[in-house]
Amino acid sequence: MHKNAAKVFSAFFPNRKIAAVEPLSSGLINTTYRIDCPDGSYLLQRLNTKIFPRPAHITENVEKAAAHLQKKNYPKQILRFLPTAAGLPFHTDKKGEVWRLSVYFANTLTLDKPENTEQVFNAAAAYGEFLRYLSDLSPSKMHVIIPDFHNADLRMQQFVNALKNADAEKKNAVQEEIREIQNALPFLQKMNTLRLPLRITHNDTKISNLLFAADRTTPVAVIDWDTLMPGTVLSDFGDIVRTFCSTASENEKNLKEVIFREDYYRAAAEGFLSEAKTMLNETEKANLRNGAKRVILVQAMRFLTDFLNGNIYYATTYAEQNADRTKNQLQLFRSL
Ligand code: GN1
Ligand code: MG
Repeated sequence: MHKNAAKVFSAFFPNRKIAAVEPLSSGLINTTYRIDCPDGSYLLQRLNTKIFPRPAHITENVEKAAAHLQKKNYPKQILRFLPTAAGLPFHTDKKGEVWRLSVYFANTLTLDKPENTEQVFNAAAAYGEFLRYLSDLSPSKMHVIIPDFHNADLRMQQFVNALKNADAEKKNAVQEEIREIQNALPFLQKMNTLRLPLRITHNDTKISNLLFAADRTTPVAVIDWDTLMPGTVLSDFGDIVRTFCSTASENEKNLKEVIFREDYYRAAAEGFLSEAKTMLNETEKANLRNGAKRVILVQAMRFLTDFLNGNIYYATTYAEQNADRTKNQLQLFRSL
C-alpha cells in the first residue's frame, strides 16, 4: 500500500528520493499520506471518486480560489495542487484511481478537539477570514462539487430510505437514536424555510481542517478545499461549532466526555464575527446558533443513515462506529 503511494509520487517527481511514507488518518473520505523527502514533505491523497466523481472540477475550484486569495494578499497559506511530471493537475493510475499532491506545510499540526478558548476564537476567526476573502468571488463561478450537499430535505429523504431498507437487527440497535432524530425533523423543516444567500463556502470547516502553528494557537492554513462551492455561511459556522465547541472529538465513545461548552461557543461566535460580520445579512446573524444546531443534527442523521446502510460512505474501524458517532452528535445536540 505504502509502496503504491511511493510509486504514485514518482508520477509527480520521477527522480526525487523518498525518506518516509506516513499514512495520515483524520479524514473520513479520502486516503492521505505524508511523503517525506530530504528537502521537505508533501501530502499525497487518493481521492474517493465514488463521492467526488469529477476531480477536474475540484482542481478548477481550488485553483480559482487560490488565485483570488493570492491576488488579494490573503495572509495565510494558500492550498495548491502540484502538477504531475506530465503537466496534469492530478494523476490517474492504471486502476483509474485519482491522486493529488500538495506541499506539506512544515511545523504545523491539526487538532481533533479544542484545548482552550483562545484556540477556538482564533480558529473561528480564521474560517471567517477565509470566507470574507472569498466573498467577492461570484458563487456562480464555482462548480457544484456535490449537489444538494446541505439540502436537509434530501438528507431526511436518505435517512427515511435507509430506515426502509435496513434489517430489523440494525434498527433495533439504534431505536432511540432513530426516534430522537425523527422528533427533531420539524426543526430541520423550519430551518429550511429560512431564505439564506448563496455564497462561496468551505463546507467542511471541522477542527481537523485547520492547520495550527506549533504553538497550537495560531492558525496557519485552512485546508481540505474539496467541497469549496456555493453554500450557506450558516453551514460553515455550524461545522465550526460542531467540532470546536465540543469537549470531545466526533469519534469519542464515552458520552460523558461529550459536552457542549458555552464559553467555547461565545469564543467561536466572537471570533467568527470579528472577521465575517461585514459580509453577513440580518437573517444570517440572527440564526448562527440555529445554524449550529442544524449542522449537528444533520451530521447525526448522516452518520445514522450510513450505519443503517452498512457503512458505505464514512470510513470506519469497527462495525458500530457510525452508530457511536450518531450518539456522540446527538449528545452534543442535546447539550446545546
Ligand atoms: C467528511 O472526510 P472529511 O473529513 O473530508 C464529510 C463531511 C463531514 C465529515 C465528518 C464530502 O469529511 O461532510 O462533516 O466527514 N465530507 C463529505 O467528519 O461528505
Ligand atoms: Mg472534507
